[in-house]
Amino acid sequence: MKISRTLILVASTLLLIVQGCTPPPSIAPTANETPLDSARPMKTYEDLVVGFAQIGAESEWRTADTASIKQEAERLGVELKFMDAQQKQENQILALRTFIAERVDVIGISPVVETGWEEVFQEAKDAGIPIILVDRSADVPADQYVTYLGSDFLEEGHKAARVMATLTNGNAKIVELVGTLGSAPANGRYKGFREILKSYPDMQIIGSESGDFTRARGREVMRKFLQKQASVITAVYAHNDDMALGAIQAIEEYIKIVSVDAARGAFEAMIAGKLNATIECNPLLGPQFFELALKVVNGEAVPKRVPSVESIFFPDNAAKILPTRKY
Ligand code: GYE
Repeated sequence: MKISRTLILVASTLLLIVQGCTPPPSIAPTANETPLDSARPMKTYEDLVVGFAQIGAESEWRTADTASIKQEAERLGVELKFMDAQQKQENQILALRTFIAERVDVIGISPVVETGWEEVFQEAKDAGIPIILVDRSADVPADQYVTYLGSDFLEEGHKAARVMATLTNGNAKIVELVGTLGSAPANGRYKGFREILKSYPDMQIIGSESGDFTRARGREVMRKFLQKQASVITAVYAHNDDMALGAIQAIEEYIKIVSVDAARGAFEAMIAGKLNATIECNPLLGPQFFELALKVVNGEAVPKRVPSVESIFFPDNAAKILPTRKY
């Protein structure tokens, strides 16, 4: 009994992992789930009018998602009514009501947050328009939508925590950049991460705040974390790549780096905003060395110490100076 339950768990976990990798190219209908109405004439893609209520353009992920929906509609000849809600639930609700009034065949929606959808979903149901949840789930009764297409966010949180445990040998003081509050991916990634952390007593979350899945907010929140507790932070868990990239920027801005040599690589780093200054130490000693050598051999007097002529370089004019650098 125990073994078979474990087996089922392992099997379903494997299934989730497989599903999580790449979405299948087509979805085979399963018996019992969506009964076919044989009396209805079959539609083709060219007949379909689809309303899609997108969240916005907060991340690279979202941009790719939007492109995928639009390109596929175009390729298949589906008439797509696409609305960008600019991160606002009220705009998505408005989009849904517009789609209902226009009597589209199907509504696709990525709900910005999980709650607050019952009323408008019921309106779609009453109008006989099926809803497909795309990417993010919604906290509604199961009969208010047909299906949910998307990733397993809880499992993503588990995976992130396991990877973090490996990277830190189970010892870390973590700050967390949470996604949009109340959204399915933020909820799942938040909870999943903590579930795994329970087994690692030396891994602690010492700060957790929403960066709303954007690069700008990720940078801002990371800056605050650093101002408060830079000396203790050893790891960052970001609920998406954009916030991580913002955090990386904040970390690079916070930590001042000054080095010595003024090699070309240092100028490139200053241009990229990664290095704050370089103190020149000139390696081009060949000309002076041979000049001294000749003088010494010919019995000419040379000073006991010949200093190099050097300066200090900063990011503000690094781009202008880089082409003139010989090393
Ligand atoms: O991870 C994030 C985006 O809902 C899964 O939303 C999506 C998330 C994705 O803004 O980058």
